[in-house]
Amino acid sequence: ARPEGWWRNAVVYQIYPRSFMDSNTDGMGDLPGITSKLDYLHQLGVDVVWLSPVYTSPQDDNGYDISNYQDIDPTFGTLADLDALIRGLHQRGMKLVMDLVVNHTSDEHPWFVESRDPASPKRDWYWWRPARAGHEPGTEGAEPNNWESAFSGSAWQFDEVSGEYFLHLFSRKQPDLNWENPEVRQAIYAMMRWWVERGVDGFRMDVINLISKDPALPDGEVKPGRRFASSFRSVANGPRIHEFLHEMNREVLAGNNLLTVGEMPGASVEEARLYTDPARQELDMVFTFEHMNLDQVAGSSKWDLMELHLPRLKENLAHWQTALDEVGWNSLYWNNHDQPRAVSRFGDDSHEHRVNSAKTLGTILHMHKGTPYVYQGEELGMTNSYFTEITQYQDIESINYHADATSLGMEAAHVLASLAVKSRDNARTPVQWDDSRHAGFTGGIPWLPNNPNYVEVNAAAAVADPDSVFHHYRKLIKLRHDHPVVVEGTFALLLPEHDHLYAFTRSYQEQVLLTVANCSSGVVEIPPGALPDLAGAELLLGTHRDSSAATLQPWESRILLLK
Ligand code: TEU
Repeated sequence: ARPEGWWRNAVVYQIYPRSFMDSNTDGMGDLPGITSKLDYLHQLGVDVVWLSPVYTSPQDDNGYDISNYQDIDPTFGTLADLDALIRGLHQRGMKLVMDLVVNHTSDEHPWFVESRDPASPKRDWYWWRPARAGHEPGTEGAEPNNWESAFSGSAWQFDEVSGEYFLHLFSRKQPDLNWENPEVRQAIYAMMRWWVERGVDGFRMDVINLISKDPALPDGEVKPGRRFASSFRSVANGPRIHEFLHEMNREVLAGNNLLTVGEMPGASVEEARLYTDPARQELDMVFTFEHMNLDQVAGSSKWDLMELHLPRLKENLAHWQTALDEVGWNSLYWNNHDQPRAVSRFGDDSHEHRVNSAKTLGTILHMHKGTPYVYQGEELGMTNSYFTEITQYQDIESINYHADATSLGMEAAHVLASLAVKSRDNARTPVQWDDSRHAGFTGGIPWLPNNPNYVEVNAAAAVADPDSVFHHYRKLIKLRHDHPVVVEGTFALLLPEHDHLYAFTRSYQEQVLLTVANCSSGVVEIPPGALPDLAGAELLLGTHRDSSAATLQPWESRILLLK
């Protein structure tokens, strides 16, 4: 069925709170800091803020390890600060989507603390299993199955207190909840209803397609040369996932006019059709990882780098456009707090091409069909961090990978080269507000050092410069709000095999919108006859002045409304 929600016209801005804006000089971003920047977001024109977790947490995975779902970690402020943020957003006609992390809790959550006692009624709220038969508990190979944690090593941790292992697909401090247990599900739904009643307008659901495990917890397939089986491939889209999401829809979501987006590692477009078909009453949209895996060796990890080939990127996004055109809905993103910066990964962050490639990446994404997500700083063309030492990294995924890979004999230089390209810390350096000390992010010492290029890459300079990435994003968002073809138009890819040109149309009623972009640092000829007749076409937004030429300058893009 064709979706009808308000979120079809919306643009979402993701805030990673610890790196957005610090109001109390402790070097960590916080809720009052966000509220102080709402006019900036309103000027950009975004409709929704997706807020990464601010709940009480030991911060082992920067807040994705929650010990109280219904309170705010003192690092970020108080519930009153959150209520003020909700009011500030709603006063400006904007909405708040919270991050829902319910595949796992923190090991410091009272539920897990209780569960560690085999006799407690909460024992079955998590996945506890004895050592593999014939193995001494706590010894190598005694883990209940061969699944790997996303943060390296086994997905099982031996617990001395009860002599059994517990499952953690992520860090040891993030034990997986047992969704087979209806008490767990009802506790989650009650918590979600509490947030809806507090005025939130939706949920981004963390690794939500991992919550249904086969209770037999069978071994997965171990790839050659690896010690464990990928837990994502073993667990994703499990046996009861649609039943659980439909139940969540019935218990919490239905009738509340919410935006729901499920983060789904390992979900194919066929599965996404099932998750987002409104007739099935599950979720509104999903985050796919398929286009995030095109610059790594197929079937390997994110660290096994491979050159990105533009036709493959174009083909993948086009596949999702076509498959979800009349059933379900796409989310559109280039980056988030887990991915490297878009302009460094997909563009060219050199001094010469950073601005135009950031603008052109924005143009390509925002002219696709679906809901675009802007990650904090993407609208400024912020770049990767280019760390050179392991001591500069703070992300548990990166630190654990470095320790694991080097302990298995991999050259440290090779590991550091992968981290420089793919570490999540690339996205987590503080937002660059101005050219004052620490980029105006904090009056103290930032928890993660600023990128030194803040002196020229910052919001103050961008807002003052009409030719900035910021104003280009503002115009893209305005195009979506002003032209129904941007929201409704059917997508068609042109020049699919071209190595540098990214060209496509959107068609709606009598209108045809053409986007053509040069995704290279060289001048490119537009092949004669390759594009529709441009006579009388109106240039809605371009990166360069002369937009009639039959050539495109490096990283030049044009959005044309054809007659
Ligand atoms: O991410 C899940 C996830 O798949 C990433 O951690 C993945 O390892 C990364 O994208 C690199 O491929 C979610 C959150 O977004 C992430 O920040 C958390 O660390 C993780 O879940 C556990 O909550």
